[in-house]
Amino acid sequence: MAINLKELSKKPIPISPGHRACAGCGSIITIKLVLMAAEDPIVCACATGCMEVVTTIYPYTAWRVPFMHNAFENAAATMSGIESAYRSLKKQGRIGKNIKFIAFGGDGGTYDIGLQSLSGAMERGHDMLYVCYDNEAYMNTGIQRSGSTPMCAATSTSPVGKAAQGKKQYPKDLTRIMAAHRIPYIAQASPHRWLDLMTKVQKALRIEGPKFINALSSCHRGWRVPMSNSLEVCRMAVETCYWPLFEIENGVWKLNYRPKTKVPIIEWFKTQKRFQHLLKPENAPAVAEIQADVDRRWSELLQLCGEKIAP
Ligand SMILES: Cc1ncc(C[n+]2csc(CCOP(=O)(O)OP(=O)(O)O)c2C)c(N)n1
Ligand code: SF4
Repeated sequence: MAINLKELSKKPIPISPGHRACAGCGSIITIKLVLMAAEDPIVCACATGCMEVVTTIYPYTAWRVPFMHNAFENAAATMSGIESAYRSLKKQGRIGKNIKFIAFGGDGGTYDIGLQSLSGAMERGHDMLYVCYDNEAYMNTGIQRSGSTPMCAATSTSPVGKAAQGKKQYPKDLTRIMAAHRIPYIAQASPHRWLDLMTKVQKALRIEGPKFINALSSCHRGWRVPMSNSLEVCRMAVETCYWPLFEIENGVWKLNYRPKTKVPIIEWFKTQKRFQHLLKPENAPAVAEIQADVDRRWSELLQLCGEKIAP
């Protein structure tokens, strides 16, 4: 069924009001959109992180779907077990209905500490969707750098000072790591393009086997942006081609959005205080280096998607 706003407005919101996420949290918007897109009954798991902490403060829960919390590192392993039990019960005739399985993790729980359990679940072929809400740091425990934190971003463990100008390394390309698993469906998305994100979730849930969606999800605390800018800052990440929107279906790469004019990366930096130091003239070489990296990766992606390379 095509996604339509009128129909969506009649659907109950699967994360109840009263959850404790900050106003303007990009991650909770991502999670809501993912859950709203599901057509069949779903069972969810979420790794320890902001989204688990804010939604499940004992004895309350904001989840209106069956939900399992697990340790920081094993949302995918937990979901593998749940999905295996379901398959067995279905085979025995003890469950008749179709149920879909979604595991969530932050970037810390996905790019870093949960990477092994995610890789294992995908490699074993579990019929589940894993969604990384990527807010580019370990937000829940005080904004520490993660494998997804952008180069030069200031975090509590990659501060700006005499010794360094923020994080020294480029982020891992987790979406490409997942592509190397040759699973049936992989996508990159952003909550500001809600229809694109929801369509990807619907598509993924209709495909049998392991699926992965990486959704950029702003955090106004960690990115140091006004709460009201949480979606605008995601839009800018896409317009600068820092976070391209694409999908890989059975090995075929497809670009989902091509900005009319590629905005220079400095414009994305200007929107966030975590990059404020990059606006100083002495840091212009670092900005140029990051821009060159964005350009190179964008050209590579265009090639993989069979798109024209010319700007
Ligand atoms: C093995 C282990 N190490 C450290 C922690 C402490 N811890 C809990 S949540 C968290 C950060 C989560 O970061 P991320 O997955 O990016 O989610 P976010 O908080 O940004 O939503 C850490 C370090 C833990 N629970 N378990
Ligand atoms: S700290 Fe960041 S990720 Fe956590 S609830 Fe607030 S905005 Fe969301």
